[in-house]
Amino acid sequence: MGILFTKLWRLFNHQEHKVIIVGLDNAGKTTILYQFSMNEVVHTSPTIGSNVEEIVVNNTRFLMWDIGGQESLRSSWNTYYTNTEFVIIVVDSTDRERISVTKEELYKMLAHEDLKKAGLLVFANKQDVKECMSVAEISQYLKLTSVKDHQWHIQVMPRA
Ligand SMILES: Nc1nc2c(ncn2[C@@H]2O[C@H](COP(=O)(O)OP(=O)(O)OP(=O)(O)O)[C@@H](O)[C@H]2O)c(=O)[nH]1
Ligand SMILES: [Mg+2]
Repeated sequence: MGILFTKLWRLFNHQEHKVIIVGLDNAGKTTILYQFSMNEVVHTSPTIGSNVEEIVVNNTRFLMWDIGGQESLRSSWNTYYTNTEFVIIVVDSTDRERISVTKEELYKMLAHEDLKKAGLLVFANKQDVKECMSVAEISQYLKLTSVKDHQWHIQVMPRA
């Protein structure tokens, strides 16, 4: 009975917000997902497919989809876009060589019909590594100021 009630409550209260976490392989997406959901840094291996966790913040539920970022998996990112309210793109701040690839993937994503209304959060990850790119550099490389049709924000990933 309790479960039925919970399901009905969910059905009539669309308070679950869908979030997708994307970014190139090795960016740190899975690490961040489990840091959010368990407040712990866990040992990860490359994601084939996706991981999903529900997190609750101030009574608001977020369904967080962490999607594998390897090149062969990127073409299927769009199968996760329906009903997405927020996109978190995780950037490996040490990966100067592939920031242009991240940029390409970012703009491809923002142009997708299903993400028209989605907000964008850019996480500059691995800021603990010496000589990594700063938030300002990443913002510049990604040309974030030219993003006019989505709300966006860039920040360093806070560590527990
Ligand atoms: N130094 C440092 N390493 C990190 C940080 N976050 C993640 N890593 C490491 O980066 C590597 C990749 O992390 P994952 O979370 O598996 O990366 P991913 O983005 O999920 O990769 P795919 O699943 O292949 O798309 C792991 O060895 C992590 O321990 C960070 O903030 N600093
Ligand atoms: Mg992963």
